[in-house]
Amino acid sequence: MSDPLSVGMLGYGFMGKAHANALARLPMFVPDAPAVERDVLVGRDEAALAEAADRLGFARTATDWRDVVDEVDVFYNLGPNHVHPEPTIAALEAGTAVLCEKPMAPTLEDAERMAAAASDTDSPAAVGFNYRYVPAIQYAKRLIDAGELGDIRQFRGRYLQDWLVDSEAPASWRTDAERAGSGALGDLGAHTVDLVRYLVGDIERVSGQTTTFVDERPAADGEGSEPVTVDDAFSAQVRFESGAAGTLEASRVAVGRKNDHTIEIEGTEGALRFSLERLNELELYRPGNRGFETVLVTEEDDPFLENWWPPGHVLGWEHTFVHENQAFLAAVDDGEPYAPAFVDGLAVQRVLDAVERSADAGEEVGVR
Ligand code: SOE
Repeated sequence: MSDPLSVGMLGYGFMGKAHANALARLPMFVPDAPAVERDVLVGRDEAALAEAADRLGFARTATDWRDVVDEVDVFYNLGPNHVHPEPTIAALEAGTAVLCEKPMAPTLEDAERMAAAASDTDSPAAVGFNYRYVPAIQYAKRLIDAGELGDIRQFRGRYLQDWLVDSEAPASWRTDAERAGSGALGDLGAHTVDLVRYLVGDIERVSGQTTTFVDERPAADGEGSEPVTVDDAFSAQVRFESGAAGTLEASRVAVGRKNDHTIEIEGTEGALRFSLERLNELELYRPGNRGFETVLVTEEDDPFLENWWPPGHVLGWEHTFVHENQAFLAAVDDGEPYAPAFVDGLAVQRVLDAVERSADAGEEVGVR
């Protein structure tokens, strides 16, 4: 039995909870999961950090990532986008494996620096595109790779939320271009771009549009207001290297939409549709059928389901993090490659960059 993998985690908000929960559940549900020790939680506010470390099950805390990245086996960078580059590069240079939340960085240049650091080490460098780890998405991948949909011709992807629809919703790092890079485009669109790369292939050209509906918001501390310097919504028409065509959109002001990440794929032999708000289901169309059938992807031989419950006992959003962490930590433990890695994160960042260049120029551009 090898020593447990020691984990250092920067950030203890929404993603900190999702990943800590996954680490806590691994040993119960995945018998051969690598042993993991939640060693050190990193943050700036010592009081909040101490409470979070206790709640998330970490042995100790640190207020400076520089004291951590070369001490642990695995470093999770779950901080705001502008905090991704430096700690991640330092961890990789120390030979530490990294999982960095998406999008990789605020800018393409930062993502290129991070990917270069990853290419200089054998340590796995993962990006937190957890939606690849939805059983229905893996099932869709199996169908596409088996040729069940024929040649893929069209893709439609959207990621819609409404938590910023109220103009009085406060500003945060997510509404500031200096810290986030972009708004709905990087926060939500990054997930859809990764999924489409995973299921269909690379995007070659985009014609994009970004929109900011609310250009000033109350400051989070209640003192005054801050400018919004990122998009509330984006849309893009895309051409794939394969010749397929598609559309992408994301919005954080799509009133009534809570977490509507929906993809539709049409091929020459069939079609599918997946929506995160019904994540156990995949809608399939095959020629000869009167219409789409809804498949419940919860059979014991469906992807990941052997770890959980009998058929029909549906899974939730948090299970995707358990699957993601199991795959990542097994790759770290076995010294095996992992995907989605920094090369995938960089490829996504190139598409985000192209959408912004196209929107600025008002014309179609190539992904560079
Ligand atoms: C945005 O609200 C957000 O939290 C994203 O940042 C996550 O990546 C997504 O999974 C859920 O929505």
